[in-house]
Amino acid sequence: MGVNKNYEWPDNYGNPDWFIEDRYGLFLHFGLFSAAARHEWVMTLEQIGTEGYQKYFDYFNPDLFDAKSWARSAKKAGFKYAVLTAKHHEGFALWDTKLSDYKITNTAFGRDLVGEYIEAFRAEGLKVGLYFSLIDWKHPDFLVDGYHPERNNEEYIQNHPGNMDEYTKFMHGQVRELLSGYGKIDYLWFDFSYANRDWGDSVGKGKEDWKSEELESMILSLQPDIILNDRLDLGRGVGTPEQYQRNTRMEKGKKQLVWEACQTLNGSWGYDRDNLDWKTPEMVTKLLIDTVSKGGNMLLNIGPNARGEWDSKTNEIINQVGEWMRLHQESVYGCGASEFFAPADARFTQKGNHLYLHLFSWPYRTLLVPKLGGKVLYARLLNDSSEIKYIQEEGLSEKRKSHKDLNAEVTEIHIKDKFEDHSLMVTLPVQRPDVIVPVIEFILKD
Ligand code: H79
Repeated sequence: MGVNKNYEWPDNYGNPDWFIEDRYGLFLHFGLFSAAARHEWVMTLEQIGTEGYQKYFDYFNPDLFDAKSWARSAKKAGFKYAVLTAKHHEGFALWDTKLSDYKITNTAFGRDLVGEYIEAFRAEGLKVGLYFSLIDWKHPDFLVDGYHPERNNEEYIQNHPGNMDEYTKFMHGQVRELLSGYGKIDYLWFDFSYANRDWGDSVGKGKEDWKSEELESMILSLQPDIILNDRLDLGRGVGTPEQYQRNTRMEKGKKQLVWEACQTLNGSWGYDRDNLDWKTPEMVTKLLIDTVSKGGNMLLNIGPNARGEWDSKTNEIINQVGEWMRLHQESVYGCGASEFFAPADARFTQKGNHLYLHLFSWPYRTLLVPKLGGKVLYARLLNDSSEIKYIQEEGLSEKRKSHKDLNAEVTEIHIKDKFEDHSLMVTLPVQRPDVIVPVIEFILKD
């Protein structure tokens, strides 16, 4: 029994079942910004511009890049799919595009990194996604707006009046290359539309500027099974809340929406050497659980360094989350939001008649779960598969007859107060299991 399939999803898009089942994806932000090593928006945050940015191209050489090692690490850490920045806003292509010279095969590195990534991740059995920036600060026809690095450079603006028809031809052409040159692509992640922005002397860009409808038709004709995110400004595709955690599920009427929380390890997406604002493995694990409990996926980002390696702090975090996943993956993969309401400081996920209670804090000995009384067949901790005892309504009179010990009497006093609302009373060990977040699995009656 899998996840609830009652999702709102466009008929002409591919089947999102694999995506909803997988739940945990790896976002990889890599590009020339990895060499600057101070945020992937550095080109515009510091208004560096095309000329000033050239040095990152000239000295780019991720000599330690090993796609197989990335793929193995991703798999081991529990990720089921990955999304790599084929091109970020800076306009630098990580594949051998025929439409521009601004590409990785023209650097000292000289290889097609996108191709190597796709092959290696596929070989590990991971689903393969590509991120593609709709924004391109390198392309001469891209109309300068308030996000552009040359926004205050009058000379550049004079010489580059913008020709978005030419730009979209180029941009659609690059997307075509990515979707025709590398076999099946499972997920295409566009970034981003900002039609509502108004800087006074310029405005943002949206579906008219990108010719999104046309782009979407081309994509679906090349890759009919592909999943798309929601940033083409067409109001469809995977919802992608970025760097914030939702309070609720995403629903439309009685149907759930397909969505993915995109989270960073330290607030930046690209490698950001001096940024020490790391989330702890516990925070990341809780973000993942919280997301799945609301029916979403989590796409967790890492920013490899300019030599093509993952730094030690990144490895430490994802490996610790991976160790938690090794023991608790059943409560994530194929799971979704539960019909039951979790007690304070806990989260439910559910997969058919398996209900998983994630305890963010460890209560002392007893825990009451509302509405679950009479519904449970068996309960255990996931980390060591040890039985967890509980009392539920139907067993109450029997319990009264057979148990004469003091604990049972104490328990009964609670029961008298609490059982009216069909609670389940769970008895926990005093010792909290030595895992980031303990999980109790309840097997429910059908
Ligand atoms: O690729 C990653 C980001 O670079 C891109 N989307 C993810 C997946 C993105 N991040 N933010 N945005 C798009 C929207 C713009 C946010 C901004 Fe800012 C706030 C631009 C300027 C202030 C974030 C913070 C970027 C620079 C500083």
